[in-house]
Amino acid sequence: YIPKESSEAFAYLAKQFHRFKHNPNFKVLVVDDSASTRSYVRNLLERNLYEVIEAENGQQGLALLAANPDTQLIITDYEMPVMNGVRFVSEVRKTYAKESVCIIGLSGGGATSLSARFIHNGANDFLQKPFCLEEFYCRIYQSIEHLEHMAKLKQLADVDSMTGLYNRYAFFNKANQLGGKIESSQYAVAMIDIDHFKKINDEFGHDMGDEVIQNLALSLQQEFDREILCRMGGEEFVVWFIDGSAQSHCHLLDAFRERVGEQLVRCGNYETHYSISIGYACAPDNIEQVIQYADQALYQSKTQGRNQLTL
Ligand code: GH3
Ligand code: MG
Ligand code: MG
Ligand code: MG
Ligand code: MG
Repeated sequence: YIPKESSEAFAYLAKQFHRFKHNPNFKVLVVDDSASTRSYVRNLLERNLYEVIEAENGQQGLALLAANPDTQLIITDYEMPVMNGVRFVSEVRKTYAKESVCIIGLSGGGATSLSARFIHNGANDFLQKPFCLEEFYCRIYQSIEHLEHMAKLKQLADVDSMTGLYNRYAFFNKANQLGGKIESSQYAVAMIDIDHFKKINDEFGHDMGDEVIQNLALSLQQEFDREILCRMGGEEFVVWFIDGSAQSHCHLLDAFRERVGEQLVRCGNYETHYSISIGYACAPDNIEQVIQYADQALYQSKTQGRNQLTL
């Protein structure tokens, strides 16, 4: 069965979703025991230049997925040896969330409740064979649009828009994800706070304040490109060291503090220097606790005169 693509609807679709066409970075896994269905679907996908990988059963599909973590869409048949499509979908969902990998169930005939079972087990969508091309592309584009929306939401939720660093919410999320995986059994964290920042705002205005915050964020990104960085709030930042010794961390941090003090920040007709205080802590407790230790050390840096590092 070869559907025709002749309708106006198809032309409309192509125009409407034009930006989803011809994307060689979009990787699709096609799982089907029928070689002819696989090659037919591959052909439709390759018209849009998508990269296609193929598996003939669910087990192969899972292995391919593990080897291709950048896969964004899976199109899977139902009737297959080893495991059926619904079972495959629920296996995929044990590792890959709906937000990052879309799944479209595909089947000819079968029970009418099959689409419900697919979706109930984690598929985003369903296509009944034989399908017309409008519907095929329509569902693909809808999946891509969904992935885009989710990525955008995640970006908005996780990233501080002023600095591009993780916000507090994303930082603790990440900490919880990584928590179990960190082997070193030590958390090493620096809390950094700009000194007398209120004065900068008062003297030069909030735009200068923003400029100084962005200057510090950029400097942090340049210096600590292997560490996890976060803007905890206002003019307060966290550097989380994933490896290295406490001695090397403190050496880096103190040199960083000195360089920050030498920088001149400009905003309009104004220019200013600024300094930072740092508190450092390294301990085997949980991340919240170690951040609290670093905060106490930071408080000491402040009371002892600012522009310094305390362990
Ligand atoms: P200290 O040396 O003790 O840290 O003094 P400080 O003035 O830096 O600290 P304080 O916490 O009293 O003041 C922080 C100020 O930062 C208060 C708030 O108005 C300002 N602030 C917070 N977020 C922003 C921002 O995004 N932009 C600007 N311009 N100011 C901000
Ligand atoms: Mg089959
Ligand atoms: Mg303060
Ligand atoms: Mg401050
Ligand atoms: Mg502060």
